[in-house]
Amino acid sequence: ASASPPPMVTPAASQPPLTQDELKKIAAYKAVEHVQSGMVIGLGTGSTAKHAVGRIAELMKQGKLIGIVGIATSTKTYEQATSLGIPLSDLDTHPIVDLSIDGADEVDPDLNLVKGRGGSLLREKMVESASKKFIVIVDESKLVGHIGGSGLAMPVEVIPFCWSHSLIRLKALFAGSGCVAKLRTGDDGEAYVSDNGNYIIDLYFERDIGDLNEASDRILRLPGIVEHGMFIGLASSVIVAGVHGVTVKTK
Ligand code: ABF
Repeated sequence: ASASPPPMVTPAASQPPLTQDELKKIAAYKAVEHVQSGMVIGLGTGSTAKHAVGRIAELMKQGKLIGIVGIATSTKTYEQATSLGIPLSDLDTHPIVDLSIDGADEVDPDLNLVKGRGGSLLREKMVESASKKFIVIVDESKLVGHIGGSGLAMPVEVIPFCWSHSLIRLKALFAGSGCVAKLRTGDDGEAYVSDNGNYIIDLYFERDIGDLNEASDRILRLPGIVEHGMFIGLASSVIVAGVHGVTVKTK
């Protein structure tokens, strides 16, 4: 009797699983497919958005995208885009942004987001809320049932003046939710300072935040608060890269 053939090994099975960074890159490249010549583009911040900025610059160099103007959401992105030759502008000159592409820390089933663990929430929210379309790019680890319920930070940007008073007032707003509030510090133990010269207070919820719009209103009503990291109803779509492929979630 002839020997049975060796078992089939599919190429996929023989390849190592994609890393989280490779998944971020896949999501970013997919989003850049929506960029067209002549657009004003909001350039996000973070390790996922960095891939999108790089890809836009690459397509510009290849002559596949022309007349692009970028609006950077942080000094870090400003530096990256400048070093790659992407012309930059701002909201004063271009108050309407055609498309923004940015990462997120958490995405809920209604496409509400937590952003700002990278510290750039204020400029991100300014640019993305001025955008006709805002595409969020994430790997699947960012998907949550309820934002703020992951035990990770929901950042709030505050002015440095009497920041500990703001911290106490923020904490008091969510006294019933087992909220812990902490001033964000750098490796040197000093207060982290945002691109705008402000501090960040990270809120940690034992349970989820509850009604997001109500929480947003309560936070923003406090004097001394500049902005928070909940992006409610701002995302047009979310591109999620996972080990089983890419999915696009739209409202
Ligand atoms: C920005 O970068 C932020 O709003 C968010 O905090 C962070 C996401 O980081 P990464 O893409 O590195 O996971 O989009």
